[in-house]
Amino acid sequence: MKILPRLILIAGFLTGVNAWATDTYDSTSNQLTIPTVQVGSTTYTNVVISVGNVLSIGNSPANGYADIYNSTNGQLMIPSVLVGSTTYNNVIITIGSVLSVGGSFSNQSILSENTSAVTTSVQDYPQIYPQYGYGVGSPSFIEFGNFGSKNANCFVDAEILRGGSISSSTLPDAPLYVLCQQPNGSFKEVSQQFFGRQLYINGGYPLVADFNNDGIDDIFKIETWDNSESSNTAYSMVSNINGTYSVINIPITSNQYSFNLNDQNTAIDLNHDGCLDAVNAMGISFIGDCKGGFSNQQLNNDLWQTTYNLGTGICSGDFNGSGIQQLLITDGHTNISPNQPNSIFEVGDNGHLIANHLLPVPYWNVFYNASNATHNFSCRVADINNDGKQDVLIFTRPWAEFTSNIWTDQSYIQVYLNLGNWNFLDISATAFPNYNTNTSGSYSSRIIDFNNDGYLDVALMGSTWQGISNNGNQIWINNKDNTFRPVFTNELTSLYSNYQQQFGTGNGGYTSNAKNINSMLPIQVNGKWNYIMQMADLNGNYHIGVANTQYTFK
Ligand SMILES: [Ca+2]
Ligand SMILES: [Ca+2]
Ligand SMILES: [Ca+2]
Ligand SMILES: [Ca+2]
Repeated sequence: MKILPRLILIAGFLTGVNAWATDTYDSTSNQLTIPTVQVGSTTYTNVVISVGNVLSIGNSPANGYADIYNSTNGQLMIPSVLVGSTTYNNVIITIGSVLSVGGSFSNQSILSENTSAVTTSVQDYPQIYPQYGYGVGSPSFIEFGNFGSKNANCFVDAEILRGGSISSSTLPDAPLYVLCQQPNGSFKEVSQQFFGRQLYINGGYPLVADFNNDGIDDIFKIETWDNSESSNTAYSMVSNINGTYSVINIPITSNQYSFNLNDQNTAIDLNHDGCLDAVNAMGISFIGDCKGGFSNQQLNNDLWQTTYNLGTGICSGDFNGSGIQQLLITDGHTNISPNQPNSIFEVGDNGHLIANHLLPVPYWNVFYNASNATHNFSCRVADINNDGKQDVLIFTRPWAEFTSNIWTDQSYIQVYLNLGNWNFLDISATAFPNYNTNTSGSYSSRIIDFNNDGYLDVALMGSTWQGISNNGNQIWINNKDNTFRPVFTNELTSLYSNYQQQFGTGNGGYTSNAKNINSMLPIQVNGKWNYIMQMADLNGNYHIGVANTQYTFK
């Protein structure tokens, strides 16, 4: 009996989450590829066999990452096996023949060191606005922070409520959740404990920084929508000594054009007074008072008004080693030289912008041979080659007008190496080898040294709007030579396909045919990496899970 028909027969019984180094079975050749197998006290890696008989298939999460072969009864115990896009757990088979042992690993890995069972702690929320037929959803905006106390391990999860494909002030605002790690390692939703009530603030990225200098992270957020409505209010949630937060409403009085502000902001001491400020990508600054209060004004100097008029992504960094933070604004350069829409502004002593430096032409502009084809939706600043100079990553996709007015799951990562003196080398074509551009882009990437080798690595937070083959949730490890390599590809695929199976798939998000894991991001728990996962299920109910993966990246 071949393995595939048997697997299909009992597929309905399979549940649970597992995230081990997954075997892969090719039904065409009847070959099973095994990352690691233990035979007695010996471990063999990268073993390929032909499958004999399938003896049983379990319905519980796997208990280890290595296959175990019992030479006494000739049975091979498989923690998990991927057949097509489906993962099966605790499979027992006999071996037809051993085809090869060893050789080089390709996409499989033995990176995971966990040998205990994977569990998933899940925070479930009911369908919050059933009258609209939608749960909260769409790409979600997760930021990490130590909320409530100095050593807390938390994340804030901001949502957008969409009616159909857009958000609007005519719809209720979406909730803001904060989840913090508890002493037993699990995560608990604590936003009402922090804020005294459930906050509802529509819009994207929460900005996390310590605005009142007490060592505890605070949150800044502007109310925004997809359309052209005016943004009138910002909010700061600032830490109190007793572990709660004060919520401060900030009327936006400087929005003289009454436009919808972009949902991205950066924390920077713009006016060099020792208090952190926030700057919106649309050119409005919020000058902080070190207590959580902000006064807002336009970046209304000549440079902004004549050169730029809007932006999408905004980041800050000291790009020239001057000790002064500068502003990177993406998609802003629409007046003079739209072929280079991204630029870095130098900030003068008075907080005014004194010079701008254009970054190289982005990929989609070249691809579509059009000066305005690239939507540069997000940025990160990080020194990826450890030379002391801050480098730039910009996450891009084509504007819909270049793809038949449909927002496609296409993306590209621009990587600009800082050579000094405002020269940036475009290494995008080689930095992420074989990156699949038919992948949903990363709106909330993380640049973290995941494997503790002193070089920053990249976690991409995508979504699975168009299925597993377009998975945008990826980890790329720094090769220390200005390139990165993807790792844990199969493990992450197993993880989210199992999470989908746990809750079903369907149109809970705003995309009618979505099979959507809204986002996945790694969060460190007890020195290893667990995964935050979000999804809306068939019924529009919303789930936040923290999968206890305990990954170790090498
Ligand atoms: Ca604070
Ligand atoms: Ca300031
Ligand atoms: Ca660098
Ligand atoms: Ca690293």
